[in-house]
Amino acid sequence: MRMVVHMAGSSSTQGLTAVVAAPGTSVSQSSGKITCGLAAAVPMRSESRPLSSLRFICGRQVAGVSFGPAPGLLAKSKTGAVAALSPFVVNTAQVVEEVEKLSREKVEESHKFDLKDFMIAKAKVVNLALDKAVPLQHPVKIREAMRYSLLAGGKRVRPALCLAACELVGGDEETAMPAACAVEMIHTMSLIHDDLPCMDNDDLRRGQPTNHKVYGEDTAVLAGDALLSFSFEHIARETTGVPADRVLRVISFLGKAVGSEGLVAGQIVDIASEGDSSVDLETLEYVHIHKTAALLEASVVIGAIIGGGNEEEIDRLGQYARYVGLLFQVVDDILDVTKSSAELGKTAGKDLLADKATYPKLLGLERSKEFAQNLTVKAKEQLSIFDQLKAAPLLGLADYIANRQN
Ligand code: GRG
Repeated sequence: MRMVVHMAGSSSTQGLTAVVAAPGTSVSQSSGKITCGLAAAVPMRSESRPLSSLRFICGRQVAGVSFGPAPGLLAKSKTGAVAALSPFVVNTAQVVEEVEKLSREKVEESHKFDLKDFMIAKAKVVNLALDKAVPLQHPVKIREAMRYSLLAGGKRVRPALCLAACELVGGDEETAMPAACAVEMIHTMSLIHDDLPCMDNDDLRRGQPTNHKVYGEDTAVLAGDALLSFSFEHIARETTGVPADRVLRVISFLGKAVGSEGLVAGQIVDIASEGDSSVDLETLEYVHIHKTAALLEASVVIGAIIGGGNEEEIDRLGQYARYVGLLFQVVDDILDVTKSSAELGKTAGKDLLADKATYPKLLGLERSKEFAQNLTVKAKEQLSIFDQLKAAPLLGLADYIANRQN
């Protein structure tokens, strides 16, 4: 569906003319005349809509919106358009309603459409950047093991969050790419270590045999270590065009999110909770906030810092990411009991088998789904301070995480 709205007028609403083209038609303007197919041109009365609210209704989506003062052109356009198109004009309210409806549909459309494109595009550039960041070189065995897990697929949710946050606050993709790669390196190393026999002892990850199954435990431990240390080196060496104090803040935030106040804290409490039937919701939430949400939060926050976000923006984005992080794990728990290993690309039903505390176990499946729904709403609410069209990737990512099937 395509809508073109051309407007001519001064900054006062007096004498403003809106030309609203029906979906699928276009409007062109030359030599002071507006020509269009099936369209309506309406003089907007000042008491019906202030210019600012009309501008809001039209939104940034709509091509060809112009508010420039061009009195000569306006007079001619107004006469020509109204004369030519008056049979289509019903009344101002009806046209405004039509504009609002089409704009709403366009906003909703953009959330869905943009996200799919966004995820594919981001995964593609991130995969290329990761491949380039960790080339195969001496000693080949460790580089092979690092690349095996790093390039084995994965949804690239964390890099996408990092890049989206950077872009939302006005930064660009290239500047945040080293940080986006770093969070994926850390995520991958945490999966390699999590799959080890001394931890979760898993054979399958991202649809492939786990790292230690292919390279042996010794190499898998080292591959994880190498990815972890390289992630910080990569940010420090490759981030360009960002003041050093901001890069330092990024490294410090990420370090805290990964260490004994973040992922490691979540993992150790998770291990300690195994086989303990008294584990309650509070402990479960602690585990997930640290083990899973901390890195998702860091991905978003460091993207926003690199992009030059102000403190309120960084704070709101951090809160968004904490809700999304918890949501991510609630959904993971639900998928573990509702999907097969083939669908997940990792061993399904493990939590149940190990009698682990999970949301479905403590809340039941239905209440877990309701909880996930609540978290999605809360996450999105945090983004209300931003232009909603610009925030579409992060709004969409919350839905994507809530509805993911693997
Ligand atoms: C980070 C120093 C350091 C140690 C690691 C092992 C460990 C400590 C922590 C475990 C962290 C862990 C494995 C959390 C689970 C996170 C999770 C839900 C992973 C699944 O993420 P997806 O679905 O996977 O994004 P893909 O394969 O798509 O990337």
